[in-house]
Amino acid sequence: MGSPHVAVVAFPFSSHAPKLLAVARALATAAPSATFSFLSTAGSLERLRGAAVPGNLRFVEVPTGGGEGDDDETPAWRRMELFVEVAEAGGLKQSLEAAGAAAPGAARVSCVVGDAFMSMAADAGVPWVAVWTGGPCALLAHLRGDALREDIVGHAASRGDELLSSHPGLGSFRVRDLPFGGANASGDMHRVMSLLLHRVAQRLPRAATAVALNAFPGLFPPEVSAALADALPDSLAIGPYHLLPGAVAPAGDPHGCLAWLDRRPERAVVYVSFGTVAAPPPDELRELATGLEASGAPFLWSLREESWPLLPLGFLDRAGAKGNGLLVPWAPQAAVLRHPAVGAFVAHSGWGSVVEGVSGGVPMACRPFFGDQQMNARAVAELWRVGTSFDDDSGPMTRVGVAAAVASLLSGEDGAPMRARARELQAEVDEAFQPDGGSMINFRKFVEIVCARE
Ligand code: U2F
Repeated sequence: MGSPHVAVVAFPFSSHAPKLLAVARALATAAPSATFSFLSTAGSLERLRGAAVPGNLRFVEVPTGGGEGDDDETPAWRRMELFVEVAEAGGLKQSLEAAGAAAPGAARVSCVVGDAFMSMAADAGVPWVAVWTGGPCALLAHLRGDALREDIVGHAASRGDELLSSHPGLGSFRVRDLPFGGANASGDMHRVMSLLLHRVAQRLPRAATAVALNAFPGLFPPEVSAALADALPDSLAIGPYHLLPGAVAPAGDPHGCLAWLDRRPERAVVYVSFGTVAAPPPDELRELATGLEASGAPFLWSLREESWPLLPLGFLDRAGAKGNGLLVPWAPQAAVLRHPAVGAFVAHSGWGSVVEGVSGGVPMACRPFFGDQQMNARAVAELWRVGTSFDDDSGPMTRVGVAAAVASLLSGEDGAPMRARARELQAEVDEAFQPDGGSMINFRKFVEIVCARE
């Protein structure tokens, strides 16, 4: 019997593929005698190239499903739909066969480690180990989706503030935190995502050999962990993924964020980022900018360039002149959040950002937009008390709310317990990555499962 050939299958949208690549790199580092093929579309692979990968990991291109490039006019929801349709209709199976034929020694794929969104891997004829990149509490909600929908159907609007007390593990969340309602509960993207997530919820418990979670054991209160273990007995908390040995190459810093932070006092800077998809409406963006300026705190803001023209007149010049603010289209975020100068994080509470903030010991002010973000923000504010959510009472971001949140998190008396709790959580993360820490123990189990031969 030859050595294992593991296919790591990415979902080539938003930041899913880099997260899968982090897991793939960690696996390839931990199992140097196994072969790893990383499957994604040409455009997605192109964005991931640059940093060296372990020698036993190769990139393998899969069809986009629509024949179009990633940067054409087709809307994201339609590109996603086309990609998934083809993968569901046997395309993934074909890609796995092709990856086997092209591997050294034409070694057939022995295990698929796939983004949970690629749940058609359940029918690929080889063991399927899934990787969930979002918030684990949102996954729990998806797994309990039928019971939740039955409970709240027709009442979601009137019962928004009600706690989900009768649903195991979800008692700290409100009806309006659920990932399948709210402002984004209509439209094409919602339809595509709902179908995708429905399939995930059906297939994971039935067919996945194991499910990796981007969390460390002990991150959630016992009742949440117990409910997750009950819904998914084979789940393994191996995260935060970016901290696994070998997971990420040293971050490039083309805009000089880290050098800029080096010149700032300890815990003085607020870092702002809304991830790879979310975008505040123009008015709210201007409120945020004005609030940042009013706070007087130095800020580092990662904002996609298409939004720069929406900023208030003179904002950039004033920030530059005072040397008080740096606006960049991209920042090496995980490293930024571990920098001693960063003391607060204004975030959309995408799960990757949340665990990076937790790993950096940085308290957060969350402005959730869609999907799991509302539940993630609730975890930040209620489960761990390491931050606040703009959603809570005051609605979306206002200049006054932003300035108050920044002041509170950075140095306010009311923010002191959150700063202390953030440092405690950071210590727990560090503990989980000691050789006998929870994430490392689970990761070793994960490697064993992934590399097992029948
Ligand atoms: C979707 O999330 P996003 O991609 O918008 O957000 P995150 O999960 O927070 O991941 C963003 C990643 O991009 C990195 C950052 C995170 O690893 O470090 N990044 C960066 O390096 N530099 C920048 O300037 C900006 C970002 C979805 F919207 C969420 O609701 C889900 O929770 C998430 C699940 O994967 O996917």
